[in-house]
Amino acid sequence: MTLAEQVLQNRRRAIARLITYIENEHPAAQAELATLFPHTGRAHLVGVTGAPGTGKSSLVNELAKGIRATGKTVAIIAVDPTSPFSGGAILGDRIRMRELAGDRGVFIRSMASRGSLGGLARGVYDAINVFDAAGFDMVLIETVGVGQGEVDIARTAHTVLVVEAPGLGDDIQAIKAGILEIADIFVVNKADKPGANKTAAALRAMLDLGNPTGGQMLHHGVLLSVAATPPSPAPPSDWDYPILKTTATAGDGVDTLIETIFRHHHHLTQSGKLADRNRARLAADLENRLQTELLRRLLARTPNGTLSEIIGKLVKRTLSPYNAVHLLLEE
Ligand SMILES: Nc1nc2c(ncn2[C@@H]2O[C@H](COP(=O)(O)OP(=O)(O)OP(=O)(O)O)[C@@H](O)[C@H]2O)c(=O)[nH]1
Ligand SMILES: [Mg+2]
Repeated sequence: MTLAEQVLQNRRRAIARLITYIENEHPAAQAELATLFPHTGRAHLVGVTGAPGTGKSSLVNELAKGIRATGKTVAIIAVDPTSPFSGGAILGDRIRMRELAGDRGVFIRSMASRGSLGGLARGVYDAINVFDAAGFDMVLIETVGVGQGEVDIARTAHTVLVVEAPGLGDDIQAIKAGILEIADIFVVNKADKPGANKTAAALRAMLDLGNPTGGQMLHHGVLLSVAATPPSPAPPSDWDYPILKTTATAGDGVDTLIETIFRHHHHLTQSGKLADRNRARLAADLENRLQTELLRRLLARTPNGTLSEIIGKLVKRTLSPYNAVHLLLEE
């Protein structure tokens, strides 16, 4: 049986092995993924992002437990837990291991950044497809809300949670990180700590002021804006951008959060936005892959030494960057 066939039967070892192939860019991965692709498109993709240390891993752990209690299966992709920004991630991962170990309805996988963020993004998209094809009802994708690339990974989910916590300074961290506008649901975690109400109120004030359009992904890239269906003329948003308080360490507020995640999925389905988001996600993925492949092909046909020669001319200012691009493309 091929790896893909085993994945379709939800065999855990095959899932793990294929994701390792994806991470290592093993040549066998592409064909297996191509076999799986027609079987994808069912899973509810939930992105969880926010500033370092806000409790994302703890929350994802609680979400997984609560979602399992509803009978649904869930896969977790923790993106780049080895990031220098992550202090608590390893702890979070250990908690998960202990509490969720042995449950075949849960699959937890960390994916680290090897080389470019673009490569990581492609790997995460591929891993999502593996879990989707394997039949997991929900895929939770945790990324630290630091850096555009990692935020983009979370933003392409169907439902995006931005996690905030009190006591990280006076500012709302999501504003600093520029991720306020991608949220569908705001979570003020560490509600057991002083200042949680203040943080929630500040978020509410920001939302009322800014009236965000919320995770519409219309500014994802050049190709995307062409490929995405044109936005209908500013429909009044019928999603209320809830702000929920949770204490992940005690499990408080998690049930309401899960209900809200399901309600958001229902909203997306009813309004037709789910199809828009799927289209935007596939377009963004295609754009990412095209960029990489075109660059790879260009560099492959560029003679040895040409590139460093051109860079030398840039340094000496005898060639402009515009002309360098033309030169390389016409070489
Ligand atoms: N008091 C309190 N502490 C919490 C809560 N949730 C998480 N923590 C603690 O906050 C720390 C960070 O939690 P993580 O879940 O690792 O946070 P994270 O956002 O995943 O962290 P990074 O992945 O490093 O960005 C840990 O020590 C948790 O025990 C909470 O609701 N209340
Ligand atoms: Mg974490």
